[in-house]
Amino acid sequence: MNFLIMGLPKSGKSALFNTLTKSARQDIYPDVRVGTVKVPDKNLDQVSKWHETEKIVNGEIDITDPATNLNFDASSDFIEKKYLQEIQKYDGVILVIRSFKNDSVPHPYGKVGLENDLEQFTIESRLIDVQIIEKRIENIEKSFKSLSKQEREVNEKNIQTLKEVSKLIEQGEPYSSEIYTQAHKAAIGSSFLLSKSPMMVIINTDENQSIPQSELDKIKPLIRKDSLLIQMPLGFEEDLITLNDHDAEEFRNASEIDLNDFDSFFKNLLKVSNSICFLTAGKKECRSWIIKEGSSAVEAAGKIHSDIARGFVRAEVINIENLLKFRTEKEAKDKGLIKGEGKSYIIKSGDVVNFLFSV
Ligand SMILES: Nc1nc2c(ncn2[C@@H]2O[C@H](COP(=O)(O)OP(=O)(O)OP(=O)(O)O)[C@@H](O)[C@H]2O)c(=O)[nH]1
Ligand SMILES: [Mg+2]
Repeated sequence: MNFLIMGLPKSGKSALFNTLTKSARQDIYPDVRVGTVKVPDKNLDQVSKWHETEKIVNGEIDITDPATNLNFDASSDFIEKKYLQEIQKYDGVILVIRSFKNDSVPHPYGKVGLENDLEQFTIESRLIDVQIIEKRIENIEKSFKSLSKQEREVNEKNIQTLKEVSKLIEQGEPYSSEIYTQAHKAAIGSSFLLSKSPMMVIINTDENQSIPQSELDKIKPLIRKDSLLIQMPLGFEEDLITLNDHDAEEFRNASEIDLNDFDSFFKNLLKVSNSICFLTAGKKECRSWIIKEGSSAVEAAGKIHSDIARGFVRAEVINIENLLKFRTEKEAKDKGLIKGEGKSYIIKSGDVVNFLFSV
């Protein structure tokens, strides 16, 4: 999975990237940075202890930090125009909104304001979607010449539907609303729209001042219903990256505010993108895999290797909750708790799976 960090200039996007990838701070990043981050999985820690495994491999996600916007002013965007086409390749967005106060760090609108920033984001994200749809319409029109009359008619209808979607977005209808018909949804299909892309919002707070729940409740209506919001002091977290885990935790504990830990960050990220982790486990290697919720056993097998999907015979499955009640895998098997499942079995979060296959 591939997430793009979005946010106004100086909101803390690079602070988040550096924190997650343990990268050194620079004043300016002239280029886009892409980093790979291990997703923590408590189940993996448990099962690898159980197996006394030689190698532990976490699931990974990629995150992208846009290059520093050097000429920012009050007209600054959450994402520079040059990324408009590129943005569509991402599986989700992490939106950083500044709440920390620091007079030496300018805010493009002149003052820190959560509500204002979130409202501006909504306006900008509608504009982006309208532009994405316009571009699609243009592309369809370009292909007209080479089409038969019948195909042209289909495409004309498609364009009409896309224009309707664009109009609704402009009017501020959230993409999740029932006003969008089956035809609208079909015309958009799996194409990227910012208003339907998985989204997590991080409020970047000061380390000594979290935002009270009442305040958060007030801003919740300003974010999409299907997104999740957490607060994190990113500047503070960035300062901790050079410390070992134990020392960093001591600093966090010494802080007066209740800090959102990284486990909930990743849990939320998986949740907004409808993803879960399943495990493969053995003495040689224990590994956590990220898949879409609702994936079948054969799809999960394909994630590991196409040969395993192709030659799929059976998946032996036990959920971690059950597995850890036993001393050995054989014990669980003897009790009949490791079940043989077919291709269409739907993988659950925390399933420990052994794929049997023959090619
Ligand atoms: N006090 C304080 N400063 C922060 C915090 N987060 C970021 N900063 C500072 O704010 C400045 C901007 O942070 P960045 O992470 O570079 O922001 P950005 O969104 O990447 O900005 P651009 O790449 O320029 O668009 C840096 O000097 C950070 O040290 C925070 O939580 N508290
Ligand atoms: Mg930056």
